[in-house]
Parts: sequence; structure tokens; C-alpha cells
Amino acid sequence: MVLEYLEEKLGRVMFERVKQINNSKLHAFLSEVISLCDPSSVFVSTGSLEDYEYIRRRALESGEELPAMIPGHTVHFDSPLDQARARGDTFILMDEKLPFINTKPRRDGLEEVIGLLRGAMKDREMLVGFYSLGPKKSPFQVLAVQITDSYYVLHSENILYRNAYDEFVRLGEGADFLKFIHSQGVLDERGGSKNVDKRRIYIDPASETVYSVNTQYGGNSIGLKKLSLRLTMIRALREGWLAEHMFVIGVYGRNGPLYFAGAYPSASGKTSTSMIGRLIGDDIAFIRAFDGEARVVNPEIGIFGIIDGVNAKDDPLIWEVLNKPGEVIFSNVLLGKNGEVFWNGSGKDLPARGKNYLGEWWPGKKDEKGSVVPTSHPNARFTVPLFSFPNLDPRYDDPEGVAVSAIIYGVRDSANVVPLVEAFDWLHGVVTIGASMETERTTAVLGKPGELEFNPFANLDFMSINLGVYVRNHIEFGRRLRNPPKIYGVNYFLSENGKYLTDKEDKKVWLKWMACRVEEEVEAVTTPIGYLPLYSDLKKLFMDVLSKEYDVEAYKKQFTIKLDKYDEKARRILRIYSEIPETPAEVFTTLEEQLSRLRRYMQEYGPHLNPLVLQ
Ligand code: SPV
Ligand code: MN
Repeated sequence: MVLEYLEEKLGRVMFERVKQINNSKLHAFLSEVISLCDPSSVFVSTGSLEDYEYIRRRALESGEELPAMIPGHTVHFDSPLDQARARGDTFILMDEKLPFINTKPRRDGLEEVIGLLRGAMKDREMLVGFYSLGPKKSPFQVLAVQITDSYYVLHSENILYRNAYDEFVRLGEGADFLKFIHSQGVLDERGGSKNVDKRRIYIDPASETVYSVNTQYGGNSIGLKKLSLRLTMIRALREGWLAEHMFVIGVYGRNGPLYFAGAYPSASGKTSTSMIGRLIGDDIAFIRAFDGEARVVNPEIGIFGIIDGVNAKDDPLIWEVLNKPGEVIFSNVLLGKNGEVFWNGSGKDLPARGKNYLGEWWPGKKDEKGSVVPTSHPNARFTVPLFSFPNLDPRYDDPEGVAVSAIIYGVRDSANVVPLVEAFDWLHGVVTIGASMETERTTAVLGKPGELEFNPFANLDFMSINLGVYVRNHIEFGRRLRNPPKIYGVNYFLSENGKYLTDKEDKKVWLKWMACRVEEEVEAVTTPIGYLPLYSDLKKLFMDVLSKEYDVEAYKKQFTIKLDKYDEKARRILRIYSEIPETPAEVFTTLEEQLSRLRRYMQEYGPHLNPLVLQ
């Protein structure tokens, strides 16, 4: 029955492609979505070069993307009201409540979103893509199917994820997969989603399906990006691994690369850090324990990065990729008359006229409220394949992953958090650094930027399980490791009188110090919050890495620990977790220990501890 229905709806060529995959769950899923969304035709991508070319071509013909000057480059605009992740419209469908997370009773949510998707693809082509998160035929592999009516979305996924049509064919009935359904909904005259007020992004863990409608922004529409993270996190908990909002990079050690994974909230230095050293991934990491060793892969094979502020001097590798021929989708940038692309902070001279996400643009243009319209949206992005980067690590697709030596948690905190600290051990790091992250909100999510918000593991936006249980999974994961990765906290944004206390390039020194610590080449100062670098080591590393003098005053300003503020923070975090009954006991004991250390030091040194007095 199902097959007959599909044959009728798909036509011979597309039906053959589906029939190659001997999987009844897939057939049922496709027929359900076809009958729900009612497309005029269906395109099933096998991931062949011809199929990829077809999607690229249709993205241009449909107007979803516009050609830019450099071959392979295109520009896409999202609706002006749909320029970032929409927290307020994103819900996990489940009947129980989860702390800090938008949940919605499953039946109500399904009814609503299915109602919005009914007939949504009338007169449109429905696109179907098959992908793997993580290297194929590896223990990390997670299969997924994307259905969308947006050529831009499928084009992005063809860049960002491994095609896995062949894996579906090979595994047949045995293929178990995540499901993503997306529709832009009705479009306005400029091609934007018209009913953004009815934007809904609903994640249904029970069926491992995500529904996304009346939205275009990649973070809301590209299923395999952050929507899948909510689902893989649940699998990770069930199977005892970690699905994280982390980059993965190789940093040069004495005997070859050491691999680090780092979780930072969006727009807080993550992509730029991932360009230092050898690149494996910039956004998401799957970490599993094999024989007592933590190993990591990047589920993605491309980057959907923030373009704001990218310039030739600070980001030479990204700059090169964005200025050479090759596949790039720019979103929400400024497109000049001759197809040149501009964005805030690019350092290029702006054109007299152009087009951005708000329409026609000229220098000094004002909106209705009289504010100057920016060149590009602060969350404007670029989408590129990893292989465009000259620093791509040769093991980026290794089916066994690479061993993780260090995990970094980065926050954006202009006032209090030191630029760099090493946790005493796994538990201390998980609890006082990862689980305790507070960070200033950025433009990557809708809402007022600048406010300090709790964002444990930089993963709160993508949390689909109870936070207490999530922390327990982390703690237990560490227990399965013979030599757990060292854990670091970093903050690139510490400021005084509105001026950053560290330079953009200083992060290279921080990474080098971590590598030295992993290889036991340097000592550290013991403080109540963890180990800090010795001034003498940093002085040497600044010279080695950046050929820069590093004076003792800079060190003192950067690394003075505001014990009183750390004390307040630990209390805030304690309060948060004490309201989550599932929180493991170690969280409280670890925070209490930190608090008593802080108190002891405060008694001896007062509220601010200058680490120079300890070395
Ligand atoms: C982020 O904001 O963390 C991103 C882009 O990586 S998004 O897909 O919007 O999540
Ligand atoms: Mn991200």
C-alpha cells in the first residue's frame, strides 16, 4: 500500500531511488509527510554530483539564493524577523516539565504543528536528503533524513553533512534514523517566510522527529544542525556518551597533535579558536569512551559560521576561504550591485548601494525609528565545506575519532571570570566550570544582547533532558576514562573600562599553555578556583608564540581572582542546582568545597587574590 502510494506520488525515477532503500519505516515516513504537506513533486537526492548540482541550480532559479561575484558563491536572505535562533518558538514535546527548557505537552504540540504543515508544500517541490552525522560506517554514525521545501536548506545540508544515501541502501531495514521536516511556509513578495508569528520548531523525542515551519534562518531550519543536537543528546544519555556544543581542533604538542574540544556559547570566540591549529570541527562534537579513552568526532563536514567582524588580519584562514572560488553560501550579508559581498567589520570599502536582509541599502539608511540600518545582520553567516580550509586535519573523518586531551569551556564575561584556569580534575571541571557557565547573551539568539545568563556547557539552548541528569552523565562518563581530559575555563572578554584586557591573538598562548600542561611541561599555581598559569611560563609562551612581551601588570590585571565574585557565583549556581532534584550529590559537595576554599583565601588575602603572591 505504502509503496503503491509512493510510486504514484513520486514518479518512476524518484520512486526507484526510494525503493532502493529497503526500509519500511522510511517508506511510511515519506508517505506520511507527502500526504500531510501535499507537494506538487518530490525530489529524492542520492547525493550524487548531479543531484547536488540540481539543488544548487534550483536554489538560484527559485530566488532563494542570489549569485555573488566569485564562482561558487551565493547569497541568501532570511526574513527580517527570522535572523537568529528563535528560543521562544522552540519546544521539546513532552508531557513532563524540564528545568530551563521550553516543553509542551506532546499531543497539543503535534496537533498544532501538523496543522501548520498541512498543505504547506502545495505547488512546491518537496526535497528529501539522506545524511550521516559523524563518519560513515563508524560507531559514531547517526543517520538522518531531511525533508524540506527550501533549496537553500538542502543546499546547506549538502555542504554541512555527509551524504548517506548509500548507507541507507546498505543497511535497509536496519537503518535507524532521525527525521526532520521543514517548510518555509507562505512566502512574502521578497521571498521571506510571511507568517513568522506562526514560526514553530517542535522537537519530538518520542519519534525522533523535528518539525520546523514558517522559518528560514539556518539555526531553525537546517535540521541536522542544532535541531538534531536535542535528539542526539537523548541517545547519548541512553548509550553513555556525550553530544556537545563543541569545536574539535588539533593543537601542536611535542610529539604531534593533541586534540582539544571546546564548548562556547554562540558568538563568543568558538569559530575563531577552531581556526588555530588543525581544524576538525567548529560547532558540535560527539565524544565516546572506547577502552577507557575519550574519543571525539565532528558530526558535521562544514561550517555555518558568524561572519560579523571577520577580517583579513584577525581571521586569515576564513578570509581566504571567503574570497576564493568554491562553494560558499553567505546569509544576511550585504550584496553589492556587481555581486560583491560585504559585512560589518570586513574592512572593505562599502558600496554606494546594495541589498541586505531589509531590502535596498545605502550608507546611512535609517529605519522607521530613525536608527541607522546596519550593513549586515550581526548574526549574518557563511556556510562552507571543511575541505575549503587549508588547516583541515587529515583525521577529520576518522571513523575511530581522535583522542581528546582537553576540554575547554569558554564564557563571555566582561567583569569577573579569569581568562584561563585549569580544573583540579574531571569532577571539579565538570561542576565548577562546565555546569557553572554564565555568559552574556549575544545576537545569535533573539532577545536583548549583553545580559548575563546561565548557560551550562554552552548547551542549555539545546538541552532536551533534565539538566541534573545531563550533569550526572558527564560525571559518570569521566569515571569510565583511564586518563580523563583536562578541563579548562577561558574567557576572551574580560574588560576594564570598556576595554578588553586580552588581545584576540592571546588565545593562541592559552592553547599552548594547555598543551604544555597536558604534556606536563609546566607547573601551575594552585588557587581556590583551580590551577592558574605561572607568570614566568606565560611570559615565555607570549614570546615563543606571538613574539610579544608580556608584562607583569597585564598578568596581574588579567589573573587577579575576584574571590568575592566567585563566591557569589558559586552560591548562585548552588541555588540553581538545589532546585533540580535530579542533581547528583557530587555537584553540591564540589561547589561547597569550592566555597570553603574561597572563604579561606578571602580571610587571608581579602576579596581580590593577586596570583603573583602565590608564586
Ligand atoms: C550557534 O548559534 O551556536 C550556531 C548557529 O552554531 S545555529 O545553527 O544558529 O545554532
Ligand atoms: Mn553553535
